[in-house]
Amino acid sequence: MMICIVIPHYDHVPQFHAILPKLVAHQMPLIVVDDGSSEESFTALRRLLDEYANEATLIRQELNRGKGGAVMTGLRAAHKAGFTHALQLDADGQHDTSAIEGFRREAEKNPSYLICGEPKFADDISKLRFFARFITLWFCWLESLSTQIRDAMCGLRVYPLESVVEIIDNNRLGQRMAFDSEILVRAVWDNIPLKFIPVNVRYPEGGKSHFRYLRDNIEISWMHTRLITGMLLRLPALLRRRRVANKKRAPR
Ligand SMILES: Nc1nc2c(ncn2[C@@H]2O[C@H](COP(=O)(O)OP(=O)(O)OP(=O)(O)O)[C@@H](O)[C@H]2O)c(=O)[nH]1
Ligand SMILES: [Mg+2]
Repeated sequence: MMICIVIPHYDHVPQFHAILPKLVAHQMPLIVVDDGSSEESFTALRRLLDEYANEATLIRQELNRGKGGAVMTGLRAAHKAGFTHALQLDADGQHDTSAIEGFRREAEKNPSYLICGEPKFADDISKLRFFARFITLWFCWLESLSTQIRDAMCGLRVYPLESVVEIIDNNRLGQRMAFDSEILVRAVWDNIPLKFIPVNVRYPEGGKSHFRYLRDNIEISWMHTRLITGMLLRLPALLRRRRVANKKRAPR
């Protein structure tokens, strides 16, 4: 297994600063994709990498495309560089980086799996966010016709690159916040096995989210419309697969 870390970054320098030394300690090659941050923020990001991780690869997208666009750029770059797996982590410092070692071990044991964080939230998450996440999860169950997906939005995952880059190259996936959910539903459709690992996620006071309620929710709604259509087109195959899985589970 050849694994690297991929970080999508958009104006999150102070938050990224707080986790970068901990990431570097894992001694995995680092690919950071800056998604059209301001010049000031990009310069600060470059300085930060020079200070803590001068072997990191920094890719700059001049125009902001969204988290999904940045992650896809990072995954393609990692694949092209010969990595077999990419651990994707958000730059906003919300995820407990001590979970990373467990993700790497799990990927080593199960190289074909897409390994996802299953967030354990503290009291600092807003009720609205919590509820919105559940609605998205429910749609993913419907679209994948299974309950394999236990969280659809966590920003800590390990992607097996061969199979995942094939999905992103052959489909037009959501470029913004839709990506995190869409890639999981498509992974289930393509029979890529999923595994979920609990990870502590915080919403610290003064933390910075770029989630834009109107724009991102419109994108997410459009994604669900496309995925429900996709599910209906695959309905016979998905139902057949469910029947086989249920038979395997049924007691003799
Ligand atoms: N929101 C947003 N994030 C981006 C974009 N491009 C890259 N990112 C990165 O994607 C990651 C997730 O961004 P957040 O704004 O925290 O979004 P989120 O974690 O889904 O939403 P919250 O639950 O509010 O934190 C961070 O590492 C961002 O720096 C973008 O255009 N918009
Ligand atoms: Mg976040």
